[in-house]
Amino acid sequence: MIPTIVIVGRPNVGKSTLFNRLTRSRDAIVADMPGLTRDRHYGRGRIGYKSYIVVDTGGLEPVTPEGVMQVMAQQTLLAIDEADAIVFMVDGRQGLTTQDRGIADQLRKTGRKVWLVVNKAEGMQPATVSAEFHELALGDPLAISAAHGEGVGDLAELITTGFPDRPEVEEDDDTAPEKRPRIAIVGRPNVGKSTLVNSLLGEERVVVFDQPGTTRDSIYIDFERAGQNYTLIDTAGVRRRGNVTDAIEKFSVIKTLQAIEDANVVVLVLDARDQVVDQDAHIAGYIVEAGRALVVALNKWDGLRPEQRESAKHSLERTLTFIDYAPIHYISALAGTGIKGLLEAVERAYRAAMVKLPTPRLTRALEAAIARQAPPRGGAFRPKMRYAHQGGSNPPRIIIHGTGLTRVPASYRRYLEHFFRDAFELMGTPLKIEFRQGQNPYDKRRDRR
Ligand SMILES: Nc1nc2c(ncn2[C@@H]2O[C@H](COP(=O)(O)OP(=O)(O)OP(=O)(O)O)[C@@H](O)[C@H]2O)c(=O)[nH]1
Ligand SMILES: [Mg+2]
Repeated sequence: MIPTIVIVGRPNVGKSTLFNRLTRSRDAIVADMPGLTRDRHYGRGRIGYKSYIVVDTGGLEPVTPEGVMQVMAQQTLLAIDEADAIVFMVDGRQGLTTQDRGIADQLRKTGRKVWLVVNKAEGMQPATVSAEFHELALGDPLAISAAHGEGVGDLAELITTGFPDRPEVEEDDDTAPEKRPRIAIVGRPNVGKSTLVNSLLGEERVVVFDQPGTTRDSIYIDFERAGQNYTLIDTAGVRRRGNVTDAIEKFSVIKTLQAIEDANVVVLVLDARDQVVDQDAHIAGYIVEAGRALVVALNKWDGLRPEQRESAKHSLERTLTFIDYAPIHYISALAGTGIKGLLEAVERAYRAAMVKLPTPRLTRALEAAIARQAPPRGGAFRPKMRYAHQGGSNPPRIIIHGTGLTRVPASYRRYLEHFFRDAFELMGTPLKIEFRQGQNPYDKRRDRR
């Protein structure tokens, strides 16, 4: 499970500034997805081989009339509870305040390890600026400047020391014993996730729903349907066996994000009787950012009048414009309609996400794409693309080698993505297109001939 770093602290100490530093990404998928909706409270980050989720708790809570957060409220406490690392940020220029003491008291009560970070310390002696914060009794304060990036790298190294190494993409591992798709069922509370899980598992489910566990555990369920094996990652938080539809769903954003990270294919469940809202779009944005294959299930489709169906479709298209790769399925989890089609789409998306494309085939497709439409000149240069190879799966990463590639515009990258998608029938998965400059052995061999 991907670890989570939660940043807490009173307003204006610089939490969002640190969040931006820790989540800065030059991800090709994200850069090229116009209109992508991202929730700036939750982000993904990476340092070396360590990947993590970062939560910025500033703004998680409704602001009180006085505009101050007296105590940490529900969402923040939940995030702390589910965090693997807690960063408590104070302001080195303002010094220690009553509110800092209040937050420190609450943090100490959790009994958890807390990284006490003194921000805005640029141009100051670390020892001097940190001195007064020792009294918070949360260990040695670490002086940083989030705005200037000073000490941020060291802080990130320190925090992530115990985190597991996680490959960014699944490298080609034909030896992997398990070839069963891992499917995460995600969505807001009450959209019908639990009912869908139930419907997928059918009658003979052998599931321990009532296994105790902390809130951050998702439930992994192996099941077989029509001769095919799957693992379901259930984020619905159903606690009791039996009447699943009546159970109360506990919604945890962190758990949802972790399940997305751990899946090959995500089924995003939406409620056709409700507007598609920002929270849906934020989850969808995260799925795209994580590069996961996606199938959208518009649930509760049964018994809707034609105009309601039209309106639901429009609401969906308006909000999720940025997802052009995901098939949409209209289902009724309760009536069990559309489930077969949904699973087939999951299967297709899984195959697409895990596809293996040999270099000659990729290079031929690249040549065909260029023949149909060459990349535009950038200044005096025309980018020259020589060959393509696959760098990984889940999502498929296509690496294009050549010269002048820094000048390839985002629109051309999208053109290539669509071309490859059509050529190899890659439905349901994002594609990562990366450019790599310079010499390669392939060229040398050619020159010698
Ligand atoms: N001098 C200095 N200013 C900083 C630093 N980090 C952040 N700031 C400034 O402090 C102000 C608040 O920063 P934010 O990152 O928005 O603070 P926040 O904790 O997210 O605030 P809330 O979300 O309202 O709780 C901004 O004007 C930042 O530019 C720093 O390292 N040094
Ligand atoms: Mg903020």
